[in-house]
Amino acid sequence: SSPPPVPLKQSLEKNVEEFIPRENLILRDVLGEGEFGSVYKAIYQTKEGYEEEVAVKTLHDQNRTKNKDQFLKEVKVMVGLNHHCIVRLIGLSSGPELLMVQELAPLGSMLVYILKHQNNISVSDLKLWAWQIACGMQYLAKQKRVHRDLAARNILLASRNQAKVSDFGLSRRCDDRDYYTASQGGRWPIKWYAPESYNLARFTSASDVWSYGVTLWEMFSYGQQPYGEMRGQDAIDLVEKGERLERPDNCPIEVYQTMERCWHYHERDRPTFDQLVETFTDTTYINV
Ligand code: ACK
Repeated sequence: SSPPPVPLKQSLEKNVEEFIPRENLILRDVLGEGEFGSVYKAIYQTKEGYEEEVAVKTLHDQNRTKNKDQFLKEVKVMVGLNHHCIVRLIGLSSGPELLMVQELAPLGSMLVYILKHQNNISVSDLKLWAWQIACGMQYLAKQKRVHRDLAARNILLASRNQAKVSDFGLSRRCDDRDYYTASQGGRWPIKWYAPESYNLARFTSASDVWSYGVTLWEMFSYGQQPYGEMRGQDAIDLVEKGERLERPDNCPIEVYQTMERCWHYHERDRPTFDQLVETFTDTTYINV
């Protein structure tokens, strides 16, 4: 098996197991297909000798440098993050495939869960998850990191009462001015993007707030596709004209008003994640 990349090893912090020997991982069922390979449920035998269920992301095409770079970028962004509303990175293994070991979120993607269990999910479940996502994002913003791909498909459910932000494949550490300017190319989730992101490739916590608003819309519409079948460019035109996604049926007014605040054209007019956490903590809001 190939040796682990040195710079990454150096950047790993205390709360992450460094390299997990391949023989300490037993891969079980496939949970789904990720961007670069399958995601497995696995048993991890820890150094202390106990067994833990984990999720293992694989990288199939090891020879594609671009994929490998992006895979390792995700690892780097996750290193050192420690919050109950963010999926925890446990470590990295190679043997010979590169494997990323993460905390298992047994209920899988929130989007799939919502679509499957529509009739059993109440507005208060959705509000709880919305609050937890805001908490995870508040922590991320404090760590000066932007997610860039916040969407319902990238939220995992550890249990019915615990949503976690995941899929840091597109995220970056912010530079000093707190934003990331993307270079050319790449596949972008345009319908989740703030105007300054699709116009100027500018990504900040404020553009994450816009995406958070779209994520709320997906949740309260019970898994509908934002802007339906519309092409990305047409969705942009609509936003530029000042139009926004409509209030989903049965979405409480105050939740829709929160979405609308997230979709203010100018970054400075949007709430911060601190304010969003507060909004969802407000008891009157929770009980409406
Ligand atoms: O809906 P799912 O089962 O949840 O299908 C997708 C698939 O892998 C591709 O992303 C699942 N997945 C990804 N990371 C995890 C994790 N940490 N715990 C559980 N499932 C995961 C995701």
